Amino acid sequence: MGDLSCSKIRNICILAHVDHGKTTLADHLIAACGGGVLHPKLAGRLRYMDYLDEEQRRAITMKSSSIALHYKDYNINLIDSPGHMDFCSEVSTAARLSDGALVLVDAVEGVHIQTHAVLRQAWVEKLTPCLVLNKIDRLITELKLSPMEAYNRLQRIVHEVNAIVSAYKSEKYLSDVDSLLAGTSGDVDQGLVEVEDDEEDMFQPQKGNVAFVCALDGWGFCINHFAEFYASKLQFSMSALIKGLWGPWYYHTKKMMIVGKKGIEGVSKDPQPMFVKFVLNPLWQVYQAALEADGDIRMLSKVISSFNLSVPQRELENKDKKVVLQAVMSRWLPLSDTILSMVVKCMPDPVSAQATRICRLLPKRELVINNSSLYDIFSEAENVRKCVEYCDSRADAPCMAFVSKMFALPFKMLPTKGPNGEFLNNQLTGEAGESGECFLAFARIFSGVLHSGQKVFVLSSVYDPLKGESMNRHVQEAELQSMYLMMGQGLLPVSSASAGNVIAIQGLGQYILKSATLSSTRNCWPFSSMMFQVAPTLRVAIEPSNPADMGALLKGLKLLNRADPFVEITVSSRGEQVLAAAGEVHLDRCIKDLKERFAKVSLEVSPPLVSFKETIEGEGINLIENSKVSLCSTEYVERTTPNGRCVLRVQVMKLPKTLTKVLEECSDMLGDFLEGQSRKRDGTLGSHIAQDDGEVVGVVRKRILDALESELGVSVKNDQDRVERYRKMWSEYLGRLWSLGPSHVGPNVLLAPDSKASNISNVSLGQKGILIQGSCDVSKRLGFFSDAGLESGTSSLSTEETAEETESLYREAEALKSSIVSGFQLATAAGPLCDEPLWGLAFLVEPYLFQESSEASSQSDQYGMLSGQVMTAVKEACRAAVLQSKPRLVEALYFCELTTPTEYLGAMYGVLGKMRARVLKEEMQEGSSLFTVHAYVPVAESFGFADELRKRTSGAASALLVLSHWEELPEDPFFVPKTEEEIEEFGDGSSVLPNIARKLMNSVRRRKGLHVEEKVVQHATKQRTLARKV
Ligand SMILES: Nc1nc2c(ncn2[C@@H]2O[C@H](COP(=O)(O)OP(=O)(O)OP(=O)(O)O)[C@@H](O)[C@H]2O)c(=O)[nH]1
Ligand SMILES: [Mg+2]
Repeated sequence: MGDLSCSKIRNICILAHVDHGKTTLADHLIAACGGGVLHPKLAGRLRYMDYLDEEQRRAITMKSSSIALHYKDYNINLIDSPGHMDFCSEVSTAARLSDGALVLVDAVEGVHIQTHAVLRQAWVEKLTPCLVLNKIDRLITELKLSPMEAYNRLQRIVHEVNAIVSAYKSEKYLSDVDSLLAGTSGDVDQGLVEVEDDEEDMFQPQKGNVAFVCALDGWGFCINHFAEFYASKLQFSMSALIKGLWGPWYYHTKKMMIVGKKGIEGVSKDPQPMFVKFVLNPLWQVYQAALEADGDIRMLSKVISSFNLSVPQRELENKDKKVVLQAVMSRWLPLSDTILSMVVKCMPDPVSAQATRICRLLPKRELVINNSSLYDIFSEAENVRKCVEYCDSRADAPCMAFVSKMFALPFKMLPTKGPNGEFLNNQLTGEAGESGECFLAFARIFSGVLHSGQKVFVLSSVYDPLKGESMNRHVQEAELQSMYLMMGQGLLPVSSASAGNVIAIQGLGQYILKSATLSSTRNCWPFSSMMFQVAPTLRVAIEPSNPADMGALLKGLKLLNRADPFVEITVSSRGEQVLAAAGEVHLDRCIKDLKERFAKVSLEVSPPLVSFKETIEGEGINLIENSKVSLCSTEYVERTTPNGRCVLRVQVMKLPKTLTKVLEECSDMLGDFLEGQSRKRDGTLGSHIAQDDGEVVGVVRKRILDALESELGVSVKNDQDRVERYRKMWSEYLGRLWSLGPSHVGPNVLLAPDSKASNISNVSLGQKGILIQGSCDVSKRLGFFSDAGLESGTSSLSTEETAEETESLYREAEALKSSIVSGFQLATAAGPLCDEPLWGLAFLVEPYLFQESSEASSQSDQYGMLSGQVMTAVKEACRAAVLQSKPRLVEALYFCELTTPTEYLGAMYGVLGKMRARVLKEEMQEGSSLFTVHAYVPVAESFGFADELRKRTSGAASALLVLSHWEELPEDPFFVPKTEEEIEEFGDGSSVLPNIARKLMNSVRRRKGLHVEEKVVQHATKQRTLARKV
């Protein structure tokens, strides 16, 4: 394998929405070029790549897997990926290892949500995509479209897919402009705009990167097939025909010319574009001839003779019309040939692919380094990057490989013979051995040559070669055992593999959890992390049915965590084992795997643990106007530490929605540079200032300002005075951002007190106190400045104390700052309703510190450290402030796309109604009897949704859910009807509670073992009658 020329390699993946035909297409490619592992007769039916039992049972793909194909003298590594939303992480792993992507779209169903997602994935990973319009047969046999209608439909799909890609391009363009604007105040380069505008469509049949296929019947074509055929017949050049066979071009029969729309006017009443006349018409005729009862069978013979096909008589005489059709079509327009020649022609080999993908794989680092030993490391890392860029496959080049996932295989499935026929000793070692499972790494080599027995470094994604010793826990040394070429489930042992290849590696099980970089040197950066479309959101607690099996369960969870790239295993604060999966189907498979493969014990699975957030009522921007900066208003909560030395006043306000959204969306970036800065302050590497940081800060700052401006535009439209006032007020607030929470990056802010706030007297102690100033850390890092609160230290002095005493008080105040931030972090991590994180709130905290009085000092010890007291008091005060300001529960919503035949529309709405769903859009799919409905469904209600839908509609309707956004429940969870009218409307509480917010809050409280205020039996008699009814 090592001596294969890179130019003859293609690494590709098949991506699409669920059920659009990826695995069926893969079958045909395998039957033709897989070295005989799949008989052509079974192609399209076996679904060779779906080798897991669960995949065959459910008829969907659940993991990505690879197969090596030989086409002409090319080696093609094909990765089939799942289309179901629950397994979208597998799409990320497939895309990372590939250079090209076949994007499939079902010609009947058209573009769906996952089509968007996979196009984005391909775009992000810088893959070269080709479009495959599948299931063309359904246009003929199911929808019974005319060739002209079919052409319009195909054209629309191509158009739509192009629009999606161009949106990604302009998104990138916009973010480029954003950072440009943020970096310099100068004008945007006009040239940039034009270049992007001029960019032509990504997918064009004329370019040869669009194929029209029917994977089920095994045929497909690109325009050039027909161009070749007609070129000699009509006496045109290939290039003219290729151009004419797509778009509004017509054939002028008399003049024997290709003309535009104008040229054909008056000549023919109902002109057909050349694509319809020369391509679709013959196809339609063949289908009709073969399948319809009154079909003219001579049409088939005509095709056979004009295309010089050799179809065995035996097949032509078959009684099953479908077999006859497939026999002719698959010989006339062989699918594998069409697809693979397109792959070879349009998709790059690893060398040219890596040259363009390098900026995504290993972003360039602009560092200024003074230290000479660090400089040596840096230049070696640069050299490694060059080798990846050029896909250096020489034996002495540094090795770089990326493991995108680990997968488990039973030991007995491993080959027993090595590459040279020698017997392999697959000993079972360690914990994997006990379970009979072996872990293999799914990897792509980007530079150098790997061979079995080689020692490599395993780098985690946060490894930084310039950080020396401190990085030791992010790098390990491992020895590669066997290496295999993957043939779906089968493995072909190889002794070595060079850059540009995709392989499976044995022996890394204990070093890699999910993904990692393998390298022959420590002096390089790891590959950048993969992008995942969603995070695992469906969480359940798991325990063994028999408590004695706890050990087995823990081991099993550990193995599952390794074997599945997407599950997350955590331990809850109550000590439960919590498993997070992407959705119900994924969860089902995980539980099944746990029970049958990894833990092998019987398990109890809790109902899903749904996450909520907590906030307060109100709309952001207006509320803030009323709150006085210096807390003169009475709407604050005051708390004093037990020893009486610190008094805290806290006021809570709601942030504008747009700002909350930005803070949430930017949390990664914020986390990076807020942390990055503190790292720098630690002094580990003074000169190490990544240029990126500056840009990132600019982007975040701009997004925050834009968010506020857009909110101003919405809430106060035409009142210029108010706009100005708000703007001023906000610029002051932005200058006082002290911390974000929870975890220092969340969507809540801690505002530093106004330095102009006056000192207060503590009456009980008869002393003056000083205001502890905040440090506006976040404002400084984001580059927001204001006069207020920026000067560090504390405000004006108390008059009577001696200078010495005052100074010590100030020192103490300085030290207490971090306790205040910690208290805020704790409060925002667990709100007062049901200990869920807070969302979109600003806390203004004014802490006052008092001199220790002599009597107090004697007893102060009994309360412990002051810092601890302050932290608790801040937390309590924040929680109390939220409770006082009309707290509200916030829930997560799914965006849901449902497809259903008309007759089940009613049943589907029935299911949606029960789920508190909000329907956004209902649309009939053109030319079919299918309805597409878009709706928001609360996550809390969504469990069992898919099952319920399947049952009520006999499996005809399908739904896909994507996590969309968070939304506040308008109800007050503490609402109790008091006035007569309210009692009339809502009842007196004795009947079923209509209050959904309370119901949800209580269910979380119950789960967490918090106090639940509920009257268990209120009207015993009524309950009895109720019970009898049931
Ligand atoms: N009529 C028709 N049906 C097709 C065609 N290609 C695939 N199918 C059918 O579509 C269904 C789904 O095919 P798969 O190949 O499993 O789809 P997939 O994209 O791999 O699905 P996932 O991996 O679950 O996302 C199967 O029932 C196929 O028989 C086609 O060209 N025409
Ligand atoms: Mg599949």
